[in-house]
Amino acid sequence: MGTTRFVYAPDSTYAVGIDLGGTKINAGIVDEKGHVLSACSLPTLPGHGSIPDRIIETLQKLFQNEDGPDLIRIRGIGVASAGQINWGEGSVHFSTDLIPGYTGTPLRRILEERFQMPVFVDNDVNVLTLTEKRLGSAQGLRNFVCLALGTGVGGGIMADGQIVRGSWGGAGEVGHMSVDFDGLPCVCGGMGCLEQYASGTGIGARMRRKLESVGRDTAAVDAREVIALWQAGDVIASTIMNETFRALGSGLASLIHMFNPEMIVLGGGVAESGEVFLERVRAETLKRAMPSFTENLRIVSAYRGNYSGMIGAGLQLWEYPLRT
Ligand code: BMX
Ligand code: ZN
Repeated sequence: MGTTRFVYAPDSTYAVGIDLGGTKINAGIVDEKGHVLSACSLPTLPGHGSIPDRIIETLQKLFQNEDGPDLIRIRGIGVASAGQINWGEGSVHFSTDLIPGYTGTPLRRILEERFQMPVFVDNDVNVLTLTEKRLGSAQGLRNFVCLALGTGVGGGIMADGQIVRGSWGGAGEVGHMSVDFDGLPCVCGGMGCLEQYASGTGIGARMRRKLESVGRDTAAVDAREVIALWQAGDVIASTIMNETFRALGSGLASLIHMFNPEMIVLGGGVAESGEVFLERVRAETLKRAMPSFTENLRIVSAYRGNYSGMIGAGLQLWEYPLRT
């Protein structure tokens, strides 16, 4: 099997985008319009070895090919990573135990040294926010909030046309906004975090606990199954999902009051469960937000499920000035 060499060319129309989540790493060659030239995926295997090594392995797989070109020019590498990213340094300021041992990783330095080209690193959902701004339903909007309901719940806030970063880059962790001050303990150390109610992990865990409490078998029950059962009218799954919708309504109402957005974009596997899901989220949000804030508010689903993070990761190479 052959290997394509990739070389740094700041004027290239291609960039490498890498999306690193708690479950899998997607890597691809993308352009400014969101076209994906090629892509591949490896499981993240959190807790098993170093994440930078795993990223490098994913890139090696991306550039292995049967009959692709010998050489490809790219303007740099963009990484979208779960965890709180120090935006200035491109390092992992803090990661919850969704990715054990990841805190402190100087991701940009490692990848720049290895590949000798510009590398940008941002939080996975900040990058999704960029995809929405440049290619998705939020094009032209200056105030919107993006949430990804995946392994965890992540967020990105666009306020006055800029991603809100806070003092070192950690702003927008909306998954760790408490929607119940006495609620479920969270991996971050908090209580009642939205993530416990609206992430795939949280939905699966609550369903398993509920089934256990009534003496039912819980083996391999995950969020996908809970959502399928809810759609089929199962009573227990509906109880779990009703709680998810109330938690989302409560969290979104707070975000709406805080940031007065024009749009809320919902992405991630959980939000891809169709229009009925969105309708329920809208209804629970409208119940809890002041009407003056929701008159013109749209709650929509994200741009393109699978690859939106990877594309947004690459878009950083056009969004921000290139360091040389
Ligand atoms: C967690 C947190 C966020 C991340 C979100 C979505 C970590 C490792 N992750 O709340 O930074 O944006 O999950 O992540 O601290 P995903 O894995 O579901 O894409
Ligand atoms: Zn939390």
